[in-house]
Amino acid sequence: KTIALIGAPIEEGSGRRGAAMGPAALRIAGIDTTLAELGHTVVDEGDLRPLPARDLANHPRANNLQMVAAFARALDASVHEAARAGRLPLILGGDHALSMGSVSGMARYAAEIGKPLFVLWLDAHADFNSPETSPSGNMHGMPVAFFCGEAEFAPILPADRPMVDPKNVFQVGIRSVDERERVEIAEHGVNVYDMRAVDETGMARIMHEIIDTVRHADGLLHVSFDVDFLDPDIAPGVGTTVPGGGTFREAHLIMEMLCDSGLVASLDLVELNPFLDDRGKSARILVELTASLFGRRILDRPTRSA
Ligand code: DIR
Ligand code: MN
Ligand code: MN
Ligand code: MN
Repeated sequence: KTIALIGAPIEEGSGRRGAAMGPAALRIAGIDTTLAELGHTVVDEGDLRPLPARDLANHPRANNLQMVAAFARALDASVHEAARAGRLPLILGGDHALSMGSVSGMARYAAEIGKPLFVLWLDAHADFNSPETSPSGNMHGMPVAFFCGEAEFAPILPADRPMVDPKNVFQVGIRSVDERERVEIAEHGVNVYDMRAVDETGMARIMHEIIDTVRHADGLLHVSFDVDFLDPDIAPGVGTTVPGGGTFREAHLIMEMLCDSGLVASLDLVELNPFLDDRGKSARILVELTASLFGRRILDRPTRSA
């Protein structure tokens, strides 16, 4: 594969500083050489440096809207362009608000080639707030609502952009949902595998279900990996840790099964906050897991069927 690394040093979508150092930490942890050693061609496009979107009015319940919108626009364009050129976009975040742009860019590409876009959202949070429902006003809690066509509170991207069907969104690892967000995800039919579902059903079966759905629809799969999906014990480098997270083994299994599926069209690595990390531990784990997604394996074996 040819993989395009796209740095998105945004931290304005989260409530604190530090995530802007995420792309640098992922590069220092060796994301490029690790992928190259697996036989891929890696094109590092560097970091996006957009100017704030001054055409938009500030919004009292959408913090730093102008900067979030600027990154969303820049990523929508660069992700779409990379995908069209046959490069797999790998976005180095940056907080999760960046997925407004990366998923929108992939949704445009998918619409052009006539395939449905599916999103696998690995996160402690559902990120389905809007300015009206968000308790914090932080836009990293809003990207799923945004690319599903909810949260249309400002002209961040053209109104005729393709949306993602909420029924094509699969969320895994969820364990922190706000009161009004809970109602929204249920009403819109988002597929949520919360931590209880992971414990009761097991990760292998859940991933089989998701992969089968995407395969039968002949869809493209965008994977969005929030560091706080993982347990804080193994990945402390994130601003919104939630106890009871995914284990290394669960994350590793997800990545190997996704690799086997051959369905992954694009990937976000988000919310890494090197300022809070423990000597690069979280950055290194993200690189390890990315390696598994792109072909590193313990032994060669076929994926067992469900
Ligand atoms: C909370 C925290 N649900 C909010 N969200 C996120 O502010 O909307 N933390 N995404 O990572
Ligand atoms: Mn998130
Ligand atoms: Mn999160
Ligand atoms: Mn709604």
